[in-house]
Amino acid sequence: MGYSFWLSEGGARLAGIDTESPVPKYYQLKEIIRDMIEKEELRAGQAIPSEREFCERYGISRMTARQAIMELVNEGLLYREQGRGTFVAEKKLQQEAVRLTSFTQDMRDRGMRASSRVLEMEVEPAGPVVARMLGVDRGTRIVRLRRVRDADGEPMALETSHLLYEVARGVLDVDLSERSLYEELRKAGVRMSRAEQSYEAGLVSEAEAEHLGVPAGSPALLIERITFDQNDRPFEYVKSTYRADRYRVTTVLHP
Ligand code: 16G
Repeated sequence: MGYSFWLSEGGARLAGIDTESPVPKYYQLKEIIRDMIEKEELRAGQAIPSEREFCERYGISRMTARQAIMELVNEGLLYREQGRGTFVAEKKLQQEAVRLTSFTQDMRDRGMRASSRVLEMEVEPAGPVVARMLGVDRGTRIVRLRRVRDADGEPMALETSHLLYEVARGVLDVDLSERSLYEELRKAGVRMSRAEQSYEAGLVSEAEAEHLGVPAGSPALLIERITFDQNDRPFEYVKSTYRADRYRVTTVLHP
């Protein structure tokens, strides 16, 4: 590692820190590191050069290098391992929060393979919350489906879907570990017209930790969705816990 990293780049990275610039030096270094990650000169899991190496390469102080690295750690682009160094984190998957897509489709769009571990699939009476969300009477039959959603075999989210039984009963016989719920529902004639979704910050619980492969208390993105059919009737209410280290949502805002 060390200098070989810089040398192997054949000096391409020499364009450095502009000391005349009003932009703070630590910020310039952050942008340089960010750029290296984007161009995949530094890849996920790879150690970044040490603070000392950054100082020598760019003629900056230790404090400046430390601040840049610390901020990138806080932003989740880098992570530290005690006694081993600082590494590039896995890229977060982005979901554009405008299109009504399924998890399977989202992953496919990114060239990844979606799969699921079905933890539960039960027919049961709707409790008060689910009944309210789906606009049905308490006790109406629903299908409750709990799945760990994997992307390329790595856990990304834990989802609990509550579906109207009359709409979803066809999926009870389907092995959903390799199949998309939405594709199965479409085959059964369901047309999805829209969904309402909310996002909340949260923490991975004890019970979820094991399924998601992260320690309890890790940051999570809690998403709730109500999906409507062609008659504008809600047929699905989903609560999901996404790993905040792997997932990020973007939106396009218009004036
Ligand atoms: C997405 C949806 C979820 C839906 C699932 C179907 C969010 C937050 N949730 O994960 O509501 O049930 O897709 O996925 O986007 P599937 O068709 O791949 O089984």
